[in-house]
Amino acid sequence: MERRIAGLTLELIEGDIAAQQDIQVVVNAANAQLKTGGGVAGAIHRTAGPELEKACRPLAPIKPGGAVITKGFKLPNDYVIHTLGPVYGRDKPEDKLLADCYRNSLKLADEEKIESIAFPAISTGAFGYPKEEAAPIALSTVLDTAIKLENVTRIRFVLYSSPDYELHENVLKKLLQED
Ligand code: AR6
Repeated sequence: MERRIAGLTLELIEGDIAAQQDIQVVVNAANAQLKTGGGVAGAIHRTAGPELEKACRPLAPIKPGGAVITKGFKLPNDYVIHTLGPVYGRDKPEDKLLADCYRNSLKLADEEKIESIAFPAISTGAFGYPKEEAAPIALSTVLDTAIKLENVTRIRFVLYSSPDYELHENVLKKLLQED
């Protein structure tokens, strides 16, 4: 699914965040220490190689909602933005912290004059945020922030399964009042 909104293109695809060839920066659903892990962090660090963890060391720890940037090393992307999502039921208020992840990542990309960015569904794996609750927060935050961006012109959500893709498609259609 692809929509033109406020001068930018918003895309939803099913796929792997570590295999986005045509995107300048991918967002990592990181841990506070910015080390490799499972899920998105595992895929990104595995593909980027050990140089990524080295580059992360002086930037750690980060707080929930925070975002930092490194190079992409062996990834097909110039950069990685590492953001720490809230652990559902622990880091509060979780809706604001989750929105901060998307807002701060977009702001950082825009400051770095980056044109294209890809997000996974932050916090919805190991951190336990229910996908039905997280999707409207993620998509509405991106829609609200999009109008303030000067350099970012393409935002992609990379969803890992077809149910996740369909959920995000339905939520985006509702937000855009298409259904
Ligand atoms: N590409 C896109 N999405 C993916 C991929 C992938 N390769 N792999 C998993 N997902 P998670 P979190 C989906 O756990 O909840 C890590 O171990 C997955 O299905 O990666 O923010 C870190 O080290 C889910 O919907 O991130 C942290 O400790 C979503 O991406 C912790 O987990 C996020 O799942 C972060 O937990």
